[in-house]
Order: sequence, then C-alpha cells, then structure tokens
Amino acid sequence: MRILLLNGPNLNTLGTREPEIYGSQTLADIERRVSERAAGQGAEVRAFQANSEGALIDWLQKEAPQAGGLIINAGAYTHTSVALRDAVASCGLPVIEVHISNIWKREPFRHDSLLSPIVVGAIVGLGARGYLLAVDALVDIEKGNG
Ligand code: CA2
Repeated sequence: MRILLLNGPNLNTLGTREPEIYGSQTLADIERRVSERAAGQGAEVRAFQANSEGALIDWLQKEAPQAGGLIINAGAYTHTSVALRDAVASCGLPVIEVHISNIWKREPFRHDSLLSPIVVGAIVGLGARGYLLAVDALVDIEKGNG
C-alpha cells in the first residue's frame, strides 16, 4: 500500500518558529517518522509539501491513481481553498486530515475546515503524533476494518 503525505503552506518551516503551538520537529523529521511507521506495517510513503494551491493539486492529481490513502495537513488552505477541497474530494482515496494544533482552541477563522466534511476523519491538536496515528488508521481502513 502506498500512502500519500501532503503538507500545505508554511509547514516547511516547522521546527523553526512557534514551538509552543507546532512543536519542535521539522517537516523532514515528520516525513521520516511517518515513513518508518508505515514501513513497519508494510506500507510506503510518498511525501510532498508546497506553499501554493496549484502545486498541491497538481501533485495530488498525479500521485493519487497509484496510492491507497492520503494524509493531508493543508495548513491555512484548510480554511480557504475550495479548489483544494474539490481535488481532495475527487481523488478517490480514503483521506485523513491532520492538524498539529487544536484549531478549535485558536482564532475563530481556524474553526471551520472545508476539508472535514469530505474526509474519513480528522486528527486535531495532538501534535506531530497525529500524522503517525493517521498512518495506523489508513492501514487499518485499507485492511477493510472500517
Ligand atoms: O495546526 C495545524 O496543523 C495547522 O494546519 C497549521 C497551519 C494553520 O494555518 C492551520 O490553521 C492549522 C499553519 C502552518 C504554519 O506552520 C508554521 C510552522 C512553524 C512556525 C509557524 C508556522
């Protein structure tokens, strides 16, 4: 099984600022840990990050046909991008949405996600470990365990 890991704007700067909100792991740390977690369950990971909507959508359209699931942290596009939502909705994969921070504890403009209504589930506010939990969930779903 191939899992896609897609991160949106500014997540390339993880580990450099605001550690009280986003923790101290870099995106490279997270991508490595997600790959290790997946490998332990017989899955492989393709990871990508971009700061622009179009690049995220282009990558997803290219990679989805060869994959079995998607983990996405769309960053601020979570709250704004109909285009990304449409791409995720039509990718044909089970999707887990991840947010490092608890978006409902933060500013009101972060409380709504355009993605949440079209994903299988969301993991929010558990830090970088949310990505690892998403791997477990996707592998389990792919095994047919609901
Ligand atoms: O909590 C999350 O994972 C978010 O998706 C992160 C986005 C934010 O816009 C969402 O509302 C919630 C922001 C990512 C910014 O990443 C930074 C990384 C390091 C330092 C500052 C920002």
